[in-house]
Amino acid sequence: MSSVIDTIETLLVDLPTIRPHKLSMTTMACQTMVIVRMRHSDGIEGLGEGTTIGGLAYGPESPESIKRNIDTYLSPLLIGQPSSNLNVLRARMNRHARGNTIAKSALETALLDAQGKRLGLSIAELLGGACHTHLAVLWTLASGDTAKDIDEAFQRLDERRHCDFKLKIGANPVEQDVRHVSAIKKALGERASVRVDVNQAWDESAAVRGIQALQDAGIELIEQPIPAREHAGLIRLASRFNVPMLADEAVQDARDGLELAAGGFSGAFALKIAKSGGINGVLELAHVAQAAGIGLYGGTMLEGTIGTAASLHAWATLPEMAWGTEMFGPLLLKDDIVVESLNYHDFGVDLPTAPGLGINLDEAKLAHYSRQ
Ligand code: MUC
Ligand code: MG
Repeated sequence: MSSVIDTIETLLVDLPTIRPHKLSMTTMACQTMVIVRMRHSDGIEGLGEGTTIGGLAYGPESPESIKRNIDTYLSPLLIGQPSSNLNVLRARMNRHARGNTIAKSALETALLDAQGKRLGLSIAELLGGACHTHLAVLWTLASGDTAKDIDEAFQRLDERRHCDFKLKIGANPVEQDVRHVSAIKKALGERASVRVDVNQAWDESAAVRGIQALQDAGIELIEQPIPAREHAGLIRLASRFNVPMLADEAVQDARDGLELAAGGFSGAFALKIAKSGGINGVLELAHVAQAAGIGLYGGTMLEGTIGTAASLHAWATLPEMAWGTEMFGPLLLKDDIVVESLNYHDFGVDLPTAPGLGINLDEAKLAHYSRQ
């Protein structure tokens, strides 16, 4: 008989960060991941991860709501169902539960991990095959201190770990942020590309002032300067400036992508499995972008190794990611809950090749960091 889904366990795992990570809406000292362990009747276990930033500071799902909504609403839709038919299971979750894209993403990852292990294929192979086995990864400078950020950037460059940097701004007045970014760009010169993420903190007139100054300072990309819902404003900013706009919170799924593209948006989309309800949803968005000539960027919710590996399998199947990726989440954490870490080197990371995600849990570490 073919396999069915037997049990789904969810764990809240708290891991400290290597330094405070300061964003416009919160400062993180710890990351909380929801780890999914999905066991199937053929003995296979699939792993998944649902992670967000700063409790409820970033979006409408918190780690606690992800766990609770999986346990109460989503798991009962899956338990007892055939393990292998992801299309049917995705449709079933979407029919019975609205939103909750991070929770759905964690479950879809666990289904794909199990199916890959079952068939002896990596997730990228299940999706048709990897176009890339080493993906570019930038580093986010967000200590909150200009001199510390410059030191950190030089360290990363010297280690050949990262040569592109994203600065998190928006918590301070525009002029102060512009001084901070310009000082870092000046110190790094041509050795590195510098981008900024405003995380929705500006209104459109502040954005016009800020972006003009950042463009003059040689910044390469401006991420989500204004609130997510202001699609028309983002389109106006994209056509006003030469420096490209990166839509992040504004573009959750293929529908948002279509609306922005149809409205004349040019620039790039940040893809995140968490925003789009999983790997299949995020690839749908990528295909809309490709059809519209919009560049791609592999985004993170600062996931740990499981969520990061899931994203890497998705990005690897795309022939081109014009802006690379920011899949550095595990490097921001002091410790890990997996046996073998991802291999970061030469300004990027290797795609895991073993079946499924290619990741194994370290049971002792998992028990140590799991919330009681
Ligand atoms: C975001 O909005 O892009 C990605 C990197 C980082 O430091 O924060 C995230 C979220
Ligand atoms: Mg962003």
